[in-house]
Amino acid sequence: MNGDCTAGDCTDSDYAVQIVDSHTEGEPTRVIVAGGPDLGAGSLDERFAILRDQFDHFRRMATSEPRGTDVLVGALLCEPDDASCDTAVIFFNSSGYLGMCGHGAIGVVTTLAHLGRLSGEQCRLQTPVGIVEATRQSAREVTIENVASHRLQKDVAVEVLELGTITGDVAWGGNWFFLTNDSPVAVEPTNMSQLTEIAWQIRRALRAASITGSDGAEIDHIELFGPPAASTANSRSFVLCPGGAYDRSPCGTGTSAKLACLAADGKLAPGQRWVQESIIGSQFVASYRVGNDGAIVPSITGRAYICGEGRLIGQADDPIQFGISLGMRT
Ligand code: PYC
Repeated sequence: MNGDCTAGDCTDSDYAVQIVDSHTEGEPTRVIVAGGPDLGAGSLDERFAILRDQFDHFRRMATSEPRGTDVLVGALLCEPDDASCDTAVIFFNSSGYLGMCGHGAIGVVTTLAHLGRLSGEQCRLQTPVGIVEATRQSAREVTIENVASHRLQKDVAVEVLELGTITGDVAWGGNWFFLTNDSPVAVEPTNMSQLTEIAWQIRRALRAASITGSDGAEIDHIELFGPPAASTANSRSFVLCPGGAYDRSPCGTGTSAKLACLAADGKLAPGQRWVQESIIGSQFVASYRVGNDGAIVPSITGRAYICGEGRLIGQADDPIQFGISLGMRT
């Protein structure tokens, strides 16, 4: 093993990447603690562009099979360029990059605490789409105050081949979401493969109809809502993430987008509690405060658990050292 190399810049030598794995309400996060590529000393936006354009193989290595899965979200820790922040973080998965990731931010804070890198219970994370404030409520529970969220469009009707007209809202919660109550099948774990197929069809239909987020951004998360199983929850969601895996957690950015829609419809007051259940039955407790220009600032509380710690190893003669990405749906 050549200790001087990283997965990013040494493709002709063996390398090791230090990681901590956790899950937040069932959804996994892999924090890259050391051994990531050298992205230079520019702004976070510039370093994000360098990662995406020059070191995309690092993302694939850290999250795709055989070291990862389509479910896994990677979190690369970087120096913040905003001095008020404790760290910067770039989120990604086996199919690409995420603006923000709610379950991932909770996982990052829990990981920093596990590593003894937090001086108190508060932490500020700089992400490519804004600053996220986090508070550790206990050893497991973290509240994040997410980036400002808003609904872009209400009651958008999209024609979906085989399904007919599906109506939903387009909203930003740190990623772009299409949110609908029109699921043709019950939002229940027994319907997981049908829900996945339906959500893919909706995603493709949105793309075909050129229904996007702001500035033509692709809507790459689809949320189907139904009644919760637990009497303590307000709603259950199935969330299709980019790449095709469903979110095992209630999706922090998705819950933020949901709050933005509820707030815009006058169905949830500032400070009022909303409990979002995931398709596996885990929960996020959420509320919001009023932000600027009609946006809301969501708070999301969930629990994360450390579940692994170690090194990813890359061997230069491994023909699939940067992962398997064949067969990925788009
Ligand atoms: O929690 O925001 C989230 C998230 C996005 C994709 C997977 N989880």
